Amino acid sequence: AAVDNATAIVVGSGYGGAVAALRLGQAGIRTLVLEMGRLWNTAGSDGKVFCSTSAPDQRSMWFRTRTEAPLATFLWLDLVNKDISAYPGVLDRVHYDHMSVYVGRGVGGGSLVNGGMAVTPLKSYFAEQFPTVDADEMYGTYFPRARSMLGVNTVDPAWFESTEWYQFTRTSRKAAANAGLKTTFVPNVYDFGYMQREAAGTATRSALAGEVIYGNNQGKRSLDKTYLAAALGTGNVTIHTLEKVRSVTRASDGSYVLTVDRIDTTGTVVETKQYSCTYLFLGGGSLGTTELLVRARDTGTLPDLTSGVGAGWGTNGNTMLGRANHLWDTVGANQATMPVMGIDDWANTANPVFAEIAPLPMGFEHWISLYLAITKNPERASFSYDSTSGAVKLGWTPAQSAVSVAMAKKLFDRINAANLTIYRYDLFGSTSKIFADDFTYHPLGGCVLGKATDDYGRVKGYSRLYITDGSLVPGSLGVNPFVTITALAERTMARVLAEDTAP
Ligand code: FAE
Repeated sequence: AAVDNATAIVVGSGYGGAVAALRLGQAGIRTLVLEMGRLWNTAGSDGKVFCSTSAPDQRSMWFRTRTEAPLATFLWLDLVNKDISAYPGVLDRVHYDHMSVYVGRGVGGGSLVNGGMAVTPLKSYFAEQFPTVDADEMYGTYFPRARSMLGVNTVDPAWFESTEWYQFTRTSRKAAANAGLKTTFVPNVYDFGYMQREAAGTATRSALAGEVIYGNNQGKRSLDKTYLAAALGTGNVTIHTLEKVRSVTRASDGSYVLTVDRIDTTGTVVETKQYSCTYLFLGGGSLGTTELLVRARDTGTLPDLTSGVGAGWGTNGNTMLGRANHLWDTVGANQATMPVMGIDDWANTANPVFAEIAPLPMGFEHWISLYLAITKNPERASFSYDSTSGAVKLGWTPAQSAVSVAMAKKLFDRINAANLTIYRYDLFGSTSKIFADDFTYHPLGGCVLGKATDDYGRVKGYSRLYITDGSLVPGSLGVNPFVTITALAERTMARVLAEDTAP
């Protein structure tokens, strides 16, 4: 096959990929970004780019015939999921044996589907997770750089206290306070000025119209509007969509050669291409990057990759749960989809948990408080290559999920006891499951910084090969991860452009 050349190739267009693309483009390096998802900029027949959460269509999920929303049921009825036709939709749920992982697909990766919560971890916990990284430099330079580029802002506290759209959050805050727990505001990349205009009826509703996991049509500063727009603006960056990198090898001249499948919107491979580059940046996310490298090592296309590749993966301790409030503690029929507050019990060394107060916008009063708990689960798993099926498998076990559940349960048992309330049993399938322990929004690790790579994301065993995404984070962060992923990518790019690409 013919080989297309670029100086640098970036695999994936999520946080890690977007930072790499912008900084390479600004440095005058001709860069090609390969993204397996589509570009989300064209309206469908309903005049909207993304479909709604309440009436999902083919745009919702990545090649599915039925949606697989995190909340499977409500009152045990399968109200939530809908039949759809197969299409490169924006949200994927990747199934491993005992864990499934939600990820974004498209130009912007996870930024297209996530809750926008833009949290900087506690400096002390960051330092514990990244002992070889200069925390002062991170908190002085790279975290502020990431927050400003991402467009992080905070809800106006006075509006928060008065608006019906955050009644659900205030009710959860009261329940936490009754148990002596502290809550904290959480910044977001959703434009809160825009949200206030939505509430006032002067702007088209998005966060106030239930939009989030299948994309926001307005208001959200996703990466296509921030880093990636700036990257394209340098004139040095090109993005190819619906192109999935299948394998990577190294040619005798030291260049990297990628084999890439281009698909159409039915998922059919219409072309298999080869690209070659001098510098290769992997931003396929914790799953995408780790799978590529585990396969490359174990099939012998990049045989010098070390045993650090595929190891140190965790769920950030994610567990979702719902509580039933008393009839007089309403959560409101109207709920904004962007969370703005968390219950912060991370300092409780006996049981560290940070629980996001999550919305459940159903358009009617249901008295449910929903939470995404981030627990300090120390369990880690590895990926391995199965030569029979050619699949990369994840060794996570149900017992490892049970550790997260036990930690979340300790915290929420306290809240229920203080409020004389109970859990909801009807949200996560027919088995009366209280804790959703079988999925995560926060896949982290697989190619941990300092283990699979050096301390700057340079892959061990190979020169001019870099990782810039969530696979570098060692399985736990204590907060939502994208600000940290972005800041670490900024740090890597500053170092690599200063040291590795000088003529
Ligand atoms: P990611 O954003 O996943 O980007 C990887 C990109 O690479 C994707 O676009 C893939 O399609 C593409 N790709 C992968 N493999 C290939 C391949 N072989 N060839 C071509 N392209 C490929 O990676 N985090 C927060 O901080 N705050 C939140 O509020 C929050 N809410 C979330 C809600 C949901 C529903 C989900 C799913 C996630 C949420 N997250 C949140 C997590 C956050 O989105 C995630 O940590 C980042 O997106 C990870 O960034 P990466 O750059 O690692």
